[in-house]
Amino acid sequence: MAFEGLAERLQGTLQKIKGKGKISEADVKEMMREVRYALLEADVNLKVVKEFVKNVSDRAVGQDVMKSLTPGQQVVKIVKDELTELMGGEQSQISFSTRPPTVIMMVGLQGAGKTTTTGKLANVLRKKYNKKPLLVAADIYRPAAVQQLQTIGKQLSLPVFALGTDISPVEIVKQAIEQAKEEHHDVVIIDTAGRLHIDETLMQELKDIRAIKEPDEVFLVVDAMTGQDAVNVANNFNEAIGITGVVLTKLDGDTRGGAALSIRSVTQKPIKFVGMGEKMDALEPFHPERMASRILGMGDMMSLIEKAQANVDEERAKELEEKFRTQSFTFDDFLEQIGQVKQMGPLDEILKMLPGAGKIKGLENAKVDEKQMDRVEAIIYSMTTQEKTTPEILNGPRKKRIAKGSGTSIQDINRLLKQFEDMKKMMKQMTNMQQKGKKKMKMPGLDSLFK
Ligand SMILES: Nc1nc2c(ncn2[C@@H]2O[C@H](COP(=O)(O)OP(=O)(O)OP(=O)(O)O)[C@@H](O)[C@H]2O)c(=O)[nH]1
Ligand SMILES: [Mg+2]
Repeated sequence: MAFEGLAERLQGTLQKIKGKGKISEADVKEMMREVRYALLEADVNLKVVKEFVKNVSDRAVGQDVMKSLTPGQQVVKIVKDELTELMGGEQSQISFSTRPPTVIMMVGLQGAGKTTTTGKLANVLRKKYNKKPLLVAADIYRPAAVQQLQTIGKQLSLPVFALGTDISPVEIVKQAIEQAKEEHHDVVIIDTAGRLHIDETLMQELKDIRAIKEPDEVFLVVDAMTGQDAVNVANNFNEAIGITGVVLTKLDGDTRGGAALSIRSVTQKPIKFVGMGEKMDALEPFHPERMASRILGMGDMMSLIEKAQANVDEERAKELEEKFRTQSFTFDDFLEQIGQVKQMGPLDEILKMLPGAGKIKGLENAKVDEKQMDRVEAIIYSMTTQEKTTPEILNGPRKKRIAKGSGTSIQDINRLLKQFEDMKKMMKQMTNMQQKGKKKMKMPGLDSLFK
C-alpha cells in the first residue's frame, strides 16, 4: 500500500496534538519536527518539505488558532489544507481542443507506463467523456511496442493507428491526425518511445512530433516508485519540451509517496491521473483533497461512494435503503450485498477508504479474510427461504443442518447471526443519522469479517 509509512507517522503525530485544549509554540515546533521527519522519510523533496513546514507553522501559531476552543483540531485541519495545496489544490481537468481532434501526447522514460496508460486513458475518455479516441503507435524503437499497443486496442475494442517500424514517428503522427479527421475521431492519443535516460535525440523527436499540431495535452508518465527521480525527470522533460500534466503510475505499489507530494510544487504542473494497477480500468483522476484525506487517515468517502455507484444499480440501491429503514432486510439481501462488495475490487483497498479504517483491529495489515465471505455465502445458501427471512427460527437442529450443508460450524453460524444483527443495527443508526444529522457513526460487526 502506498504512503504507508508517511500515513502512519503523520497520523501518530497529529493524534498527539489533536485532543489538546491548549497549544504552545513549543508544541507546534515539536510537532513540526516530526512532520518534517515523516516527509523526508517519504522521500519528499527537501525544498518542498521546508516550505510546507514553514507554511503550516506560520498558520498554526497564529492567534486565532492558539486562542480557539479546539486548537488541536485546527492544527490538524491546517496540515490537511496545506497537504492538499501542496498536491495542487483543485482537481485539474483535461483540456480538449475546440477544433477536434484533441491531441494528447504521452511521454516519459522507459517502462514508466506510457503504453498502458495510453489504453487506460482512452478507456476513460470513451466511458466518462463520450469521446471516440484513436490510439497512435509512434514507438518504432522497442521491439514489439507497436504490437503491445495493438493488443491493448483489441482488448478495449478501440482502433490503433500503426504503420509498422520503418516509417518515422513524425510521419506516423501526421498521417494519424489526418485519418482521425477523416474518420471523425475527436481525440488522438500518441504513444511515444521511452528512453533509459533523457537524451538529445529523444527530445528532438518529441519536439518534432509536437510541431505537427500543437498538442492540447502533453502528459508525462512517471513511475511513483522512483520517488525523487520522478521529480527530476518531470523537471527535465518540462524544461526540454514542456509538459501540461503528469500521470503518476504504480501508485498501487509500495511507494513512499515522495513523488506525489513533490511534483506539483517543483514543476508547477498538476498530477492529472494516477495509475492504480495493471488493468485497463485502473486509472483514476487525481484529487488532491481526497489524497490528503487518505494520507491523514480521514478516509476517502467520496471515492468509495463513486466506486460503489459504478457497481450498483441505483434502483436496487433505493430498494435496499427502504428495506434498511423498514427493517425488512433479509439474508438474501445480505448475500446480494456481499456480491456487490466483491465486485468493487479487493476488499482491503476498499476498506482503507473508510475514515479511521486504519484503526480497526486487524486491518492495519490489510489481511481481509475473503474466505470468511465465502463461508458466509455458503451458510446463507444452505438456509431455507423461511430461515432467510425470519432468522429468529434458527434453533439448534436447524443450525446443525446448515453447518453440515455448508461445511461450517455452529460457531460460524452464530457469528454470522450476530453480524447480521449488528449490521441491521448499524443501518438503523445510519438512517437515523441521515434524518437527525450528527450523531457518531459506529460500525459494529465490521471487524468480524477480519481475522
Ligand atoms: N502495478 C502497476 N503497474 C503498471 C501501472 N502502469 C503500468 N504498469 C506496468 O508497468 C509496465 C510497463 O508499462 P508500459 O506501459 O509498457 O510502459 P512504457 O512506458 O510504455 O514502456 P516503454 O514503451 O518500454 O518505454 C507494464 O508491466 C505495466 O503493466 C500501474 O499503474 N500499476
Ligand atoms: Mg511503451
